[in-house]
Amino acid sequence: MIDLRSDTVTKPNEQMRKAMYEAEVGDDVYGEDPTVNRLEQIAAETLGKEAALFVTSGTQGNQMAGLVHCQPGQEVIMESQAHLFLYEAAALSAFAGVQIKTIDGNRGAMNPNDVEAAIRGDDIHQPETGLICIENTHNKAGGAIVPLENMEQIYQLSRKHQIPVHLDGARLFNASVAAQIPVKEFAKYTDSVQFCLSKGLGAPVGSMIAGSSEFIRKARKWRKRLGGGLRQAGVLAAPGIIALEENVKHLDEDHENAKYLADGLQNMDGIVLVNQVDTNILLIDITETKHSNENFIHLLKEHGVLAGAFGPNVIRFVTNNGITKKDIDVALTAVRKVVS
Ligand code: TLP
Repeated sequence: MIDLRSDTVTKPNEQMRKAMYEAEVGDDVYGEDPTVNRLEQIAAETLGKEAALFVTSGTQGNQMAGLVHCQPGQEVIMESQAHLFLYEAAALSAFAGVQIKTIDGNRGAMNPNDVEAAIRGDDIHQPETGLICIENTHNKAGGAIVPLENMEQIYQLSRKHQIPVHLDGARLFNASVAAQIPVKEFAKYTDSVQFCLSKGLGAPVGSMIAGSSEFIRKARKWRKRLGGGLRQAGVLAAPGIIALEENVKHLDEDHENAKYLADGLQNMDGIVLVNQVDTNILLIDITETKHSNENFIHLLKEHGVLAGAFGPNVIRFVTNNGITKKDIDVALTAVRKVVS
């Protein structure tokens, strides 16, 4: 099966499995796991932040931001198609007790004027704005890169209003590699960052959050409170180190494959490309094929290709390190058969 449902499906390679086997471990709740400590140090340095913390998932990392930065009863501003809003089971509301204020963006980027206009607080009837969240790359916008200048503008206005900024950078390294801008530059315009090791970077488990030492100190407590304090977690952190030191170098292959897929689908009957491919995600609209999402996905699967539904009549393909250019050729043939 050629699995293009997500980059979460990547499996740890041999180098990672070996590193897991050989990992030096200790009790991480005591801060004594040398491999976790090393991963956290590498992540903090790479992002240019004071400290970092290994967390179980992207969803958990994003929750840390809400829990540390916000008070119950506050409001969090984010783009209307943000993963935090659509796909995290309302965790921010459930755990941090905040409500979400969404703003429609352009390819995932919020207009800074709209963000500023959405900030609330003085009126006794209104919640205070406790946090602004940005997602880069933006998943629902098809892996779109939110421009650095846009992040800078939002950060500047956030300083004026003294509101922290959190970056859901689940795929920040994809943005960095495609835009040829170090992750540090993106992270500069944030108070906290979450990025995933277990997506395009190919580690089996985990995300990192980074920020000031004070932010991480509080996040560590929240992680424990939520039952995310792991013990000999070095076996999970070891592939994370390889993800950062080795696998980042290969993300551009995923981007090339996504563009190759887009080129192949461009002129196919009934297929409309939804997004400009910046990174590793391609969305297609299949309305004209007259297939339902379910049916389209089912037929693709019969031809050996897995894809996911991503909105009404929209199918998502995500290239990842388990996919070669040859696999893309097979996927193109499969789509051609489904639409013909
Ligand atoms: N995204 C998954 C699904 O949940 C949709 C995927 O297949 O793309 N932020 C962003 C931008 C994400 O895309 C995801 C996962 C997360 C956070 C959550 O990460 P995990 O799955 O580790 O909790």
